[in-house]
Order: sequence, then structure tokens, then C-alpha cells
Amino acid sequence: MFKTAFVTILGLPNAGKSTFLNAVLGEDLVITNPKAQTTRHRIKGILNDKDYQLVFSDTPGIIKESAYRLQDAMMGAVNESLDDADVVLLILDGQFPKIEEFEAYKDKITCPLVIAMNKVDLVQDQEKLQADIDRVKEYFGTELIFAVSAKENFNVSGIINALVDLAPEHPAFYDTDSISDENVRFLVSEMIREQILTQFKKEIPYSVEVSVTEYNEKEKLDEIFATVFVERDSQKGIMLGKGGAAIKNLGIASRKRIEEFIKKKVFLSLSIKVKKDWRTDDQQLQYFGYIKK
Ligand SMILES: Nc1nc2c(ncn2[C@@H]2O[C@H](COP(=O)(O)OP(=O)(O)O)[C@@H](O)[C@H]2O)c(=O)[nH]1
Ligand SMILES: [Mg+2]
Repeated sequence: MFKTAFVTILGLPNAGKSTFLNAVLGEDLVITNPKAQTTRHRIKGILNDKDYQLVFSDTPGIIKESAYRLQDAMMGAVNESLDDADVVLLILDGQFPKIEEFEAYKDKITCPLVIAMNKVDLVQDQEKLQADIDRVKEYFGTELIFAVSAKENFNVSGIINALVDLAPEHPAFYDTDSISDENVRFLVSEMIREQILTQFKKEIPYSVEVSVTEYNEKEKLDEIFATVFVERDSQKGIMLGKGGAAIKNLGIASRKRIEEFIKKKVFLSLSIKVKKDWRTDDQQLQYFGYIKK
């Protein structure tokens, strides 16, 4: 009897959704960062076992009011993933569950719900945690709640077991020896964006989009050409840095991250272009794949 389920990961920004998915997969497939709104798309990650396939959708963190069109599109991705789910996995920050933020989503969850109280490695007050768990159980009407730490891989397996229990009997939907159906160009562009989130401050992380323009697989090394889009000329200057130092560092860090993931040597060439105010422009958002044509 083979089981398979679409599991949508839902939660507030920074709860640890992407970290949790990576812990499940045992690989850094999706990018994570302390900055909010690191994840912009719905990204699938697949856990394969001889008896089951769990197809996880990592999603952007939910925000109440979008400030610009890109955020509208991000919330669209969340709603679409909820529609397709067999099971919803709600990830809460175990330190501050903030359940009231889910009022608008509670009724949209029509399938079974599993809840992770994440970051318990940071929780000092165990009594408060237990009281919070009881409150969360009551609010969402589920007993399936687990204290976990995605970062330290604590009790991630408890969640997997609960998800498999709830999974319908069904043959696999995806290739059973791959952790993702995302194309490598997209994953690589995300890895470059992850390094931008780490290296740059203020508005830069929110203003960039990365696109891989050419990917040549060669025997000894993969040749990758990517463009970093920013919203303004001034941002281009910051990204280049003094004498090109910033982009050089970005190139080195990104290359290492990509090499670790694809387990192969990489030649990476980065260029920077200005696409004025792309985050508020429907046509550009379409071009970058945030809204459908
Ligand atoms: N201490 C601790 N930090 C975590 C845990 N899970 C995630 N984080 C951190 O929380 C931040 C946000 O994680 P991320 O997965 O990007 O959150 P997302 O926005 O929900 O996808 C990152 O700095 C993670 O390293 C955890 O279990 N314990
Ligand atoms: Mg994320």
C-alpha cells in the first residue's frame, strides 16, 4: 500500500518553514534567512520512501496587508497551495505562536492539519510552552501538535509519521528519486539571492531579483551566467561596491553555495541590471514568474 500526499507548509514569516523543509529533505534545497520574506514562491520539495511520497510546498510567510504587488502575488501563491493540499502543516514559532494572526486562514484550511511548535531549542519556559500548546490545540481543534526544532532536527520524524498517517493511498505523483521538480536554473537563482540576503542590508534584499540567463552543463564544471536585477541606479552602485569588491564577494559566496548543492565545480558570471520599480510592475512580475500570463 503506497501513500502519497501534498503537504502545504503554512506559517508567519520567519517561523522556520524553509528550514523545516530542508531538515525533512536532509539537503539545503530552499533558501533560509533571518530576514522576513525570504521565500517568494511556492517551491516543492519531495520526500521519498519505499512506502510513501510526501510532496511539500514551501510557501511565503503570510502577511496581513501587502505593501506592493509582489507581496500580493506571494499571498496568491499561499492561497493556491492551500487549495491543493491533502494536509496542511502549520509551522509556529514555539516562542511566540501568534495564533491570532491566522484568523483569516482558519476557515480556508479544509483538510487535516498538523502543527509544529518550532524553535523549541530556544524556549526557556517549558510551562509556558505547554500552556501555549494547549491554547493552539483548542484554537485549531487538533491534537496533532508537536514540539520540534527544525534547526537541530529534533522531532522532525514525529511530524513525518503524523503526515504519513494522514496521507491518502495513492501511487507517487513525481519521480521517486528526486527531491524536487524545480529546475536547476531556478534553484541556482535562489541560491544567489540567498547570498544577497546575507551580504547586503536595508532595502537591497527586498529589491533584488535574480535570473539565470545561461546554464551550460559541461563535463568538469557547469558554466552559469546570471543577472541580478535591482530597482534603481543607486542600488546598482551598492551591489557593485568599491572597485567591484561587493559583487566579487557575492560571486565567490554564491559559487560555493551552488557547488555544494550540485556537487560539482562551477564557473559563475554575475551581471547587474536596473529594472525600474519591478516589484510594483505587473508586466515585470509576470516576466519573473510571480503572476501568470
Ligand atoms: N534556533 C532555531 N532557529 C531556527 C529554527 N528553525 C528556523 N530557525 C531560524 O529562523 C530563521 C528563519 O528561518 P526560515 O526557514 O527562513 O523561516 P521561514 O520564513 O518560515 O521560511 C533562520 O535564521 C533560521 O535559521 C529552529 O528550530 N531553531
Ligand atoms: Mg521561507
